[in-house]
Amino acid sequence: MKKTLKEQDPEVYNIIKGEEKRQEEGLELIPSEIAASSAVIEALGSVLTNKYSEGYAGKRYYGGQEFIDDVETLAINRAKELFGVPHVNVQPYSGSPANFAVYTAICEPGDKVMGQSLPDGGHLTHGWKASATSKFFDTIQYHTDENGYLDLEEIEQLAKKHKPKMIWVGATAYVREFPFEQLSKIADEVNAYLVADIAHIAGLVIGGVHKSPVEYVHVITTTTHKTLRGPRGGMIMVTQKGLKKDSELANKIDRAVFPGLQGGPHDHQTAAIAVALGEAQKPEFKEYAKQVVKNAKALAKELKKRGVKLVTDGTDNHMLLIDCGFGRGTFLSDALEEAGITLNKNTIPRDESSPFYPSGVRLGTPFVTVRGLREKEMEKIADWICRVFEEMKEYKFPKIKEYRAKVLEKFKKDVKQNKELKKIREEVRELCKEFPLYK
Ligand code: DSN
Repeated sequence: MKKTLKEQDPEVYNIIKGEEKRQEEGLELIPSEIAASSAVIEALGSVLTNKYSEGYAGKRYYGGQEFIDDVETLAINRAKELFGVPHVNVQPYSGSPANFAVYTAICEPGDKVMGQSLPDGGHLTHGWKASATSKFFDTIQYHTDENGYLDLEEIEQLAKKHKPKMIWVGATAYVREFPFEQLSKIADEVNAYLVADIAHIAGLVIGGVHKSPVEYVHVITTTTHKTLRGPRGGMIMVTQKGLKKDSELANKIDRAVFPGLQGGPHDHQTAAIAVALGEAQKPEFKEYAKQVVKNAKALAKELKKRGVKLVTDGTDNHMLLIDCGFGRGTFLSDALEEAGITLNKNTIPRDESSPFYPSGVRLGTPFVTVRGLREKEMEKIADWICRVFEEMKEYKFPKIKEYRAKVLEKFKKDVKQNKELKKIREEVRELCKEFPLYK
């Protein structure tokens, strides 16, 4: 019965090994990615995946829950202590289901909800037109100003005009601190629930390098796999302010997750979340969070020195957005990937191109910080990015749709043959050897 993966299914084994090598030999700069610890991965690969446990600790629909209750309670207690909140649900499968659960706990179908527009950095689930959230709720999108900062004036005007039931604060591509306090004043004035989605910054909040929303919002959602350094997963937290607004809010959230939207929780995931939260309780976690931001600021400084244009001209957190010019995000992300540097193409505020051919790239420092890279290495990364940009400077993204296919085809061919990109690839590989992922 006991066969290793390699013995039983070499096909899958080799795919996993391939990905391991890719992560080991390249620089992962996608700001929502990180290398989870070996302990987190061990918990994820445990027999807890065998169990069904619909319900909550002490109130399950299946037997055999003594250990599952323990692990879920442990995760909840660790999260409560770390964030300073009275109620936590650790069962959401990920961030999007967590966000949808909050909608269904607080709103009726058709209620008005406000959130940050996707091209301005907001998340799909904050009401973007392609998301189911906009199908079931009447969603209004707010924006950033011409400098890339949240436009508080517009948010206030929209809130007063539409009187939404709920307002989201949080984003997937926003490089500045969120003004939780100002937004809470706006939400309170129109009697709206304020919900913070801190998926990107949860680890920074725990580490004390980003303001905490706890005092200002009613509910907080987060994924557990970004700066928090856990497995893929989600959490919903209710604050004292939330319970004051509605003493039933915690129960409503729990019921929205189960039985409202989900069946059995993923217990192996819960155990891995508990492990990640245990890691976040250690003093080293604060050091890591500080270094993530230091590295991002250093990378921003080095890129700017070399003439790269950054949205808002810098960063407060773990993330940077580069303005590459109309529709050029794809060229740069593909070329960088060829050179062993992975980031993602992304819209920038007021992007005139489309989300599929956006004008920017988004990059961040959590993954490389965990590997041990510091300010000195950020200088090298900035250099490589600029050398790749230099190679790509001839490529312009056509405004006229009919011309695009030809340009993209030529670009794809050239990128594969480019000698400078191959050279950078080797240099990146050499640096990565100095910073092994799992020592
Ligand atoms: N789109 C994810 C991210 O990369 O930030 C969040 O869902």
